[in-house]
Amino acid sequence: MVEFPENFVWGAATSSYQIEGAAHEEGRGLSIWDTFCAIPGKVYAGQNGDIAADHYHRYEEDVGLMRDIGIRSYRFSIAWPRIFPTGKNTINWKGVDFYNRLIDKLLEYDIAPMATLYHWDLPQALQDLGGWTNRDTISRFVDYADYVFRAFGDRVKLWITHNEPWVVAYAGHYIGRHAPGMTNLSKAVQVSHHLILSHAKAVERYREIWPTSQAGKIGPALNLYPMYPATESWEDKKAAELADEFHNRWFLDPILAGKYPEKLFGIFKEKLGVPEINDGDMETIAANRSNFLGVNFYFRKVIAATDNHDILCYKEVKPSGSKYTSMDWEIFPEGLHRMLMDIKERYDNPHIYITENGAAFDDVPQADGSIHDHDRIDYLAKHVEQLAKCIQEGVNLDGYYIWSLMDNFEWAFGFSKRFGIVYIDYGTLERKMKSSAWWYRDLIKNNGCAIASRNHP
Ligand code: IFM
Repeated sequence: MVEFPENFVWGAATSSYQIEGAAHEEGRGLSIWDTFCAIPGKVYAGQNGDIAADHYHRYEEDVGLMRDIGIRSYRFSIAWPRIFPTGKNTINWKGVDFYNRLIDKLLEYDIAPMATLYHWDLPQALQDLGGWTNRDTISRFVDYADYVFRAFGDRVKLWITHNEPWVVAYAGHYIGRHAPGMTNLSKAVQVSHHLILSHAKAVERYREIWPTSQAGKIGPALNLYPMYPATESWEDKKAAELADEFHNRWFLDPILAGKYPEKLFGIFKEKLGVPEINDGDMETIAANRSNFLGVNFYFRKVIAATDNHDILCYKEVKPSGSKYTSMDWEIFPEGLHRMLMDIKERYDNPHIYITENGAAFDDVPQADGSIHDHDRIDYLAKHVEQLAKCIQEGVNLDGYYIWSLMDNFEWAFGFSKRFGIVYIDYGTLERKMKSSAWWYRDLIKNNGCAIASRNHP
């Protein structure tokens, strides 16, 4: 029998650009994702988040669904350009009002809000000034954070600074598959430093505004992958260690231990001359340790050495014989256990929330409208099982948020991938619980004990 602590937080997550829609309504400014989606070829079928799941207009219905499922906490993100349409100075009161109404509705149903400050929708006006490559954006971010901490912090007691800063830095500025679509490794490394520093400064500001007695908790949400060498060879093991520094420790080390991982830092400095670090930056990062670490977990990476002369000389290998989701991500729940145990050992057992975990499958509604997503239930159940094991082995695990509450705009994949436990009919915008939503309802009711059952409508 699996046991979770009594106050364990069972949640679900979304983000602003992926669900809100109303992209050109009530004073919202443009974000870099509006711009990116308009570039032909960047997003599947030329889709965009203009309407998405129309959550901006249907939030009451959506919070009602959360209540029906029994979700105890809802992780959403605040769209920076809805609050500050040009990224700074002028406030859009209608945007503020929307989040006030959302938060109040959640609290009415006893659902604890967890708000993310930055889930990738940077105001385009700030991108025009260089975006995250420009050090000034750190100050703009802290000003924005300052405003929302004061506006919503009386009711929001769980805060995420950045969602997946690795993706922001590297998918956005090196690989180019995300907004703003740059392909420059030096700039990406510099962006990563700016993101980490802005995280620390936002933590600092939060604690200045909300004294300890009234304060909630604040931390980052990192996308982490346990790295497995493809073979037992020395070369593959070394390659896996480097991949670990690049994907995981580049963010974990500064945020939880106040320094960059030595080997990769040395490589970046020698070959690219970055990151540029100003006096006091590392002290600020070290002094503002988060209350918790948010972990977004989806799959592991299997790594082999290459003899090309790239700065990061390794490649990812696709293990055969494994099962994959429709994102082509390997299903490997044991990796979650391994990742959390590594974090426990390496960083002095921090408090952890799993801020995202879930899977995309090609859900097909039946003639009667029901959606039997048993692959998703299986995926979720196996990951929850690993969490129970982690708790038994001493990990300070405080909660689990499914990605995602509802189907949504999956970035470059547009609406072609469905992660939700609630189905969205994009023609009518009708919501429909999938079997996984009922499964999650039972799981929550039994505080994690119903995980093996597949008998859901
Ligand atoms: O949809 C994304 C989310 O925005 C960030 N984490 C991963 C999810 C699935 O790709």
